[in-house]
Amino acid sequence: PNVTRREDYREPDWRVPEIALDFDLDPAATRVRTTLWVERNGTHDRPLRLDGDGLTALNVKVDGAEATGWHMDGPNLVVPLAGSAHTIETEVEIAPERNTQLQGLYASSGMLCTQCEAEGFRRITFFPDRPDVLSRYKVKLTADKTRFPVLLANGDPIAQGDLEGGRHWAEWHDPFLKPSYLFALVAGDLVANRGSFTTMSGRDVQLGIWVRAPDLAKTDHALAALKLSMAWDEKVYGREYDLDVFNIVAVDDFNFGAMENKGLNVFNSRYILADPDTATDYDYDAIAAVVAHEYFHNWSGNRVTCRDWFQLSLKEGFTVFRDQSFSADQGSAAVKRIEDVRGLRASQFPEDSGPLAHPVRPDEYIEISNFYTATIYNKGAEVIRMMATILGPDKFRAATDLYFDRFDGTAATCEDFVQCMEQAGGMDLTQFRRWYSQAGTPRVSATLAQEGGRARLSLRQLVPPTPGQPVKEPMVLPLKLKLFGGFTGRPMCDEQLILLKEDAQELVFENLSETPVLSINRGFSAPIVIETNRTAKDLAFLSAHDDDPFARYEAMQQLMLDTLVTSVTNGSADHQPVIDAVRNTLTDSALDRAFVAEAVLLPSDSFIGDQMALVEPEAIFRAREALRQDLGTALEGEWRAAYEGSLANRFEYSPSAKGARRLKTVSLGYIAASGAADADELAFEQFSRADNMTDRQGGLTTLVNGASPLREEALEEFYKRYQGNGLVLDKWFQAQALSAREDTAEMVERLSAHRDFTLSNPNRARSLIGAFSVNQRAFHHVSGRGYRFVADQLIALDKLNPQTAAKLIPPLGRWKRFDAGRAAKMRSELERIVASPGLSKDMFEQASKSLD
Ligand code: B3K
Ligand code: ZN
Repeated sequence: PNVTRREDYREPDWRVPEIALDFDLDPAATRVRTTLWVERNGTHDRPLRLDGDGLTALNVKVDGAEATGWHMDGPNLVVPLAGSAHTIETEVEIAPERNTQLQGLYASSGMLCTQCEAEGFRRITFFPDRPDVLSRYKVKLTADKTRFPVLLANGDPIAQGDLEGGRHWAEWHDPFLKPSYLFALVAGDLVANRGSFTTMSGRDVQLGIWVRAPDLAKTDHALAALKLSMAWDEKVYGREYDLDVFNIVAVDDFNFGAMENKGLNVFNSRYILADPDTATDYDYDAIAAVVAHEYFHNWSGNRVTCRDWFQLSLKEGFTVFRDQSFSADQGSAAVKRIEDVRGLRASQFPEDSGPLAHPVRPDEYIEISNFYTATIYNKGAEVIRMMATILGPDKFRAATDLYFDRFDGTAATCEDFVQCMEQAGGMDLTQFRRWYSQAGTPRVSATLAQEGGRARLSLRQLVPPTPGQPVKEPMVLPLKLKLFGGFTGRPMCDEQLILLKEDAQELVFENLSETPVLSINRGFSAPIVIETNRTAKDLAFLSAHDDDPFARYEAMQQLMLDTLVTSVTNGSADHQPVIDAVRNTLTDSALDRAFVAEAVLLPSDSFIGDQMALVEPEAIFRAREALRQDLGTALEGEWRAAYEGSLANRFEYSPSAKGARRLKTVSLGYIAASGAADADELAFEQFSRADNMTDRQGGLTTLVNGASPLREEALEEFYKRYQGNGLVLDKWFQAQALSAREDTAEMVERLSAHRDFTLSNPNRARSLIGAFSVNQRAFHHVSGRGYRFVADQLIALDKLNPQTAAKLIPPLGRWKRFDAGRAAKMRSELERIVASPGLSKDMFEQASKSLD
């Protein structure tokens, strides 16, 4: 397969300032007539080359006359042109109902919709399908009026009318220049939850959240989140919305979360639909975050887009940073930071230390869809966050203003962004740029040594080798740090921001009146792994006294991790320091309940595994269970008190009610771990009496991990109650795939034959296959049956939907970290995948790289 390289970038040969699209929509046969106004870019004699994917040209005209000189070059259409500006007309026919890849124009639950990023537009019509070709779009849609009463596209609605034969049409114009990946249309039998927003300059915007009629009652939360996002972007970044309408459509079959098409966002329905009975607090939060993310793309992505796909993090990293800041402003910033760091460690750190590691700005790809990764998104967001930290809020805002003003209406690069940071920040970021080019998570060792009234802090950094990058240069690491008196608990200095730039650096603190305890990388100021010489006592101290809530959480996590790693290595460990620290936090009534719930949670099996040279899934599971049991037993009274204190009466979506619910289910889990006789009844009661999905799911998952007869009863009741609701059934599959039981692998195999299981819906596929493959104990069952099962499923899924299949490869690629027996089994499944006939390039790239 072809490799695309960043260094090969060249400007497009032809520009397309305008395009008109005329769709005659039908699920079985849609006609697309396209008119392109093209202009030669510079002086050259190259023909016009239009990307296509699976298209047959029925008709090609140049300047109004039937053209003859064109030819196909593989999937692409090549048209020789003599002059410097021409009009090109093409016509193709496509079959949305047969499109199982969900890229291009496809059918989902009776509607027609599109997904073009990254290279889906070429499955709709012939076009130079690259993000630096910016055009003004006019779109006409014609369809059967009964089946498709609503016809939407980008931009503003211009006109509509009826036709004979029960058909109708609508025309939409988008006045803003945009790349083809932002094109969208939707046709369906939809209703809207409508709202309006007046922008800071007084423009009235009509908002619509479009769904099928029965779902209308579940759209208020998304609409409210949209309005909050619009106001937030004005206040925090000075960015206002620019069209008369903003529409969002929810679809059931979608390859990822949502898509920021100009003026017409298309969403996976799981990130729109919510009511207390069917959505958890986690779902509510995720809906608000994704609505905000897609809305923020209107500036970071649409008004300023990417020059080429290597610059993807320019829009994604920045927009994730923006949505994280938005969410932090809606509730507890500390809890939001903890959640984001937990997510980074669960997905990006493993990626960065495995065979698919790549820089935030990659150098090459086979299939760009494979690069919508945690590195591009989440590490990319951390890179922006570090620049914001280094510049400070005022200069950072000046820098983003400069960026938006300078590059509005253009396709920009990561380098352009950094230059704005440098100019407005008045600083040199030459070395900082390594964050864009070097892959791998930097590791820092921080050693504090005391000599009388002085303390010396020695810092060392190491960036590990990654595929294709054996040798690394030192990075710029912004580290927030502070010292606390180990005796009085008082801060011994103000928080400092230091920039670690060398391989090794030393800091000296003078005139210390007591033994200092080091608090470092506060707020997770740099996305790194940090190793310190702090004792269990130091960590317990910080978990109780640090004045940065994130650092308190971190200290507790480190204490838990150290204990668990010792336990895995030596077969046992002293649990008392963890028990004491957890008791302290749990009984500190000054703390936010959501924070407490996060802080007392043990690190996941896989995160413990990530700390070890050789991952031993069963030993890790046993060590974690033993600690959970001891915590449950030793603090049973405290867990029960926390449980009862969190029994909120009626559902309410507020930070404090959410915190109470979170702590409630965490406490329930510990009560169950203690082996208390009434634990199952307690869980079942929570499950069956709940007036909201958070509590119900909490009760269910607690039971699903255990062996009580109530387990089957709860699963059955849940299934019956929500049989008709796909999004909730996903939770039912997922709870079982994530179960801590010994027989999970077997159960998941059985579930794959369940009548409600299907690979053609990405959410459903992920809820079983995706969830199972991150269940470390179950997936790595020593028999290898987990590997075989996942490989079988992925080979089958690849035939329908390569993009979604390829995303599920990484857990198999972790083989180097396991014992020889498991590693050989994982490899042989990867080999089987690579050898399967008709393999997509998506899967080929991920699976073959995973073998290296
Ligand atoms: N930009 C889209 C992601 C497209 C993924 C294409 N494989 C959604 C987002 O990041 O907002
Ligand atoms: Zn995005």
